[in-house]
Amino acid sequence: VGPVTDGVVPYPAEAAERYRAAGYWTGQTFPALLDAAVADHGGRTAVVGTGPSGGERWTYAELDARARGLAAGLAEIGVAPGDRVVVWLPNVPEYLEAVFALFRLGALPVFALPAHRESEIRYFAEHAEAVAIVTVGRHDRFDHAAAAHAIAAEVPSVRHVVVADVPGAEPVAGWLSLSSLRRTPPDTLPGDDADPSSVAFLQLSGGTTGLSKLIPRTHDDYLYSVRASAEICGLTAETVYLAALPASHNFTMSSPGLLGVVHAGGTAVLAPSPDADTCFGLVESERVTIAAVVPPLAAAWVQAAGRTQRDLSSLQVLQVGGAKCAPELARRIMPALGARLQQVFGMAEGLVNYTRLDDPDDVVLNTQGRPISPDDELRVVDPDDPDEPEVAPGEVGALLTRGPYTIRGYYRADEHNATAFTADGFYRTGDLVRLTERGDVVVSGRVKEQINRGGEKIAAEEVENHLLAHPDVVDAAIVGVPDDFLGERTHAFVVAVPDRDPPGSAALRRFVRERGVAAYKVPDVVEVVASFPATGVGKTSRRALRAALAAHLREES
Ligand code: J2J
Repeated sequence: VGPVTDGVVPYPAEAAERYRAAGYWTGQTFPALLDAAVADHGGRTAVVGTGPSGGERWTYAELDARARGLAAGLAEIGVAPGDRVVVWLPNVPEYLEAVFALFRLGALPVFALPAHRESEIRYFAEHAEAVAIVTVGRHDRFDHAAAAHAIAAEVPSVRHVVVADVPGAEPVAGWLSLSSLRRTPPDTLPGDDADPSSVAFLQLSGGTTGLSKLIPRTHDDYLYSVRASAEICGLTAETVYLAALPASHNFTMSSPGLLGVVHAGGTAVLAPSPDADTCFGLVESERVTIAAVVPPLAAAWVQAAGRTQRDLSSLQVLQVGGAKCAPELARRIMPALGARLQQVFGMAEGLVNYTRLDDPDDVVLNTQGRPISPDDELRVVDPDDPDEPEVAPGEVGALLTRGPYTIRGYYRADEHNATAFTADGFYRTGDLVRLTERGDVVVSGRVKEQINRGGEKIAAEEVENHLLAHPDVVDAAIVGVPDDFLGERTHAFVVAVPDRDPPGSAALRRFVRERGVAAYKVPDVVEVVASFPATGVGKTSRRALRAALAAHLREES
């Protein structure tokens, strides 16, 4: 085992050279990122966690000692450089311990969301041939450890389930607990001399066709985006960042997120829940300076701010991203929360845009900002023309991008890569955008077959496949419906087997849930119809069908 190269599309040598020469790729690795934080800020608080038993607070030196100790224990049970390990953890300090332990080992975290369930975790484990799953016990009324053990029994590569014994989770006989793996670390660990151009971890895509794709990110490319983001967002050692969204989300991790905080030597506060009560309490008690949320959460926080007794005066910046922040919501954020709004339009594949903290209000309220890097290349093209000519300046088109931290291909996905990327290496984001005269991006829609449910991405095809597994279902199509709170919710149309009692909507929703999928993917509404409109044949007909059904819904409402 060694660096993961199989199934990875490397940056062309010429581009890599250019990105190094420009000073973007510095050769820094994840272990080196933590080394620097320990050297410069060892005694400062790195991470604050909360749980039923109270607060947990680790300095950078403590975080590093734990990560090294765990790395040694993981090595002892056979986790080796290049191995993949699914990290399926909620927002607990052990999240950072586990992730940095894997980096110290040269093993690759595969970042699952706590909301994921058996079907997603099994697929990640299989596709990445993971050797272990790191998770918790009972959390959010779901026994993660039991599910992980069931997956380990089915997926041959998975040899271990490591359970973080966080407060509230009761150890069960047979668990390999994370704390039992903490060892006295050796002076050096295999990840300490990792190749900075190698893949450091696998992030998840929102997915468009079937299941989420895995995204291979290198030390060089990702840490460039992290350092540059930290600078754009003004992070310092005084920063107190509130992780309200799941730690594994690319936004929370890197824009500038938890890793930006480590780079700056600030403090990361891990919120156990994103609700306003919990988060406002943490803002007050920890003097939080910056937080990152999706638009529906921003709306909920704005509402709650009107009646809170909490002191929110420390909050300087509220980052909103993951889905479009409506200008009406944007306008209410600054007055309600007393914090500067920063819009963030990013993607786990790479490209991240920010409104800058000193941008005029008009730009902050009405655009999704501009790219991190002068070498982010953005092309706005006609999505209906196979030659993809650029549209006239200021016109709406499909966004293609290439740059120093945008991947050139998904992991082990040759067939999908052939359509997801252009021949010259641009990623087809699937987003419809226009560029303002200043070069700010305004997101106006999408061409991809994905629903954005309040920042949570749902591939229509994945959910359709779950519905199609029902014995009484012959066809299924999922569409997004405008929703005041979520931006979009999901509406499933189902054609049932004829001459039988059709399954009810509640039964079909339960059926999807019981197949073990994240709750946000369970259709909000299921409607059984006699037949689908005819829209032609072939793959494009799915797109046409979903469009026709969405249009039908709009007419009805
Ligand atoms: C409209 N659509 C947006 C925005 C993302 C920072 C912030 C977000 C993500 C993320 C991220 C949007 N307005 N402000 O990784 O580092 C939609 C687009 C985009 C897709 C990517 C980060 N911000 N989107 O959301 O990989 O459709 O990353 O292509 O989850 O979310 O989703 P994801």
